[in-house]
Amino acid sequence: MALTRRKAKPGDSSAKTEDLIAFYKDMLLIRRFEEKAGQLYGMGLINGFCHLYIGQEAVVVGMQSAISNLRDSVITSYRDHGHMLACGMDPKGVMAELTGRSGGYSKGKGGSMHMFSHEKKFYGGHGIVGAQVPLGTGLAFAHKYSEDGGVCLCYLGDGAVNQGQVYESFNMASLWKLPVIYVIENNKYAMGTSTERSAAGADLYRRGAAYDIPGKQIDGMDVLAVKAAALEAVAHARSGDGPYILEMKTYRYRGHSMSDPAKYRTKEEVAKMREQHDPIDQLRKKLLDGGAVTEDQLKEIDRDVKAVVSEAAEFAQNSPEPDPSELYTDILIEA
Ligand SMILES: Cc1ncc(C[n+]2csc(CCOP(=O)(O)OP(=O)(O)O)c2C)c(N)n1
Ligand SMILES: [Mg+2]
Repeated sequence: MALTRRKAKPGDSSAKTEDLIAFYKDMLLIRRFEEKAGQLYGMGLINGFCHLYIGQEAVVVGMQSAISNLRDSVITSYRDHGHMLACGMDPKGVMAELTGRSGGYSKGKGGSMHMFSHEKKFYGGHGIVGAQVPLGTGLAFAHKYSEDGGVCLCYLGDGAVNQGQVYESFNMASLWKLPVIYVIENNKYAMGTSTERSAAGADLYRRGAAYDIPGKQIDGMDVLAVKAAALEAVAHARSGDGPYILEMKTYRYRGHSMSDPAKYRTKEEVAKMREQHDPIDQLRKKLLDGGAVTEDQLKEIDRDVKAVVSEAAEFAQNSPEPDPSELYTDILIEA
């Protein structure tokens, strides 16, 4: 099951039941995929760094619902598995890349932080904090230069937003009115450093003010709020009005990466977010309370999602390791 993109019109923040169900499925797929990745990591089947997106699912699912995967581009950091699934990339190819197998998107040679799909207009997966911001600005430049009508969604973290290259990008994007939406996923921490300790000024959505870039702060745990904001920002960028900043207030439940015991925050803090703000539970309740679906229907969705993830995990374990001759391929390409 690949995630489906729904066509939505600017200004249309209302959600039909079928949209809500699709959001539920899409978020659940990311959640279960990441849980499985965590398990495979624990079993020693995934090596290297592995940054899970659990807790933040509403951000990417709501954002992606406002764009078209035929013409719009997406770029993000190393916390990228959810973004790839939301771009419609194959869960089997993503999981097999995590296990370093030849069936992976980078033939098993890249791993978690190095996957791309030109077909789905997903341009990585970047391990250098903030590196995707000038690159995403360049993608937006390409959209404008080639007049293809596309916009770029450029995701970055609360830690990345303190980097100099971000502001050089903001300047150029505003000056040239580039069609880019900078989505700041403020999950409160950059590794073990909280935003309180690292960011001057709590409101990251205002960081573009000096460059005349409008910004908004959104509850990133509410997929419908994300979608509504995304539609507005995309309409702004697509109409030629230039860049837009969306600060998504969100939270990651797991440590920074699989090797982080997360001692810089309390268990109670995490539990409170899970119990009171979980994006999937909130939508589940909305669906059930509104009588849109029954418990049985949701169970069926859960079963379908689990089956997709199990199939991906099986594929990722059975796919062969890359042939040693692959050491010498994909290093340089002809211009
Ligand atoms: C240029 C650079 N500096 C430092 C690091 C080490 N590092 C990796 S992730 C990270 C924290 C980034 O946090 P944030 O931007 O909030 O993203 P999140 O991990 O929360 O998604 C740091 C400092 C790096 N990869 N690149
Ligand atoms: Mg962060």
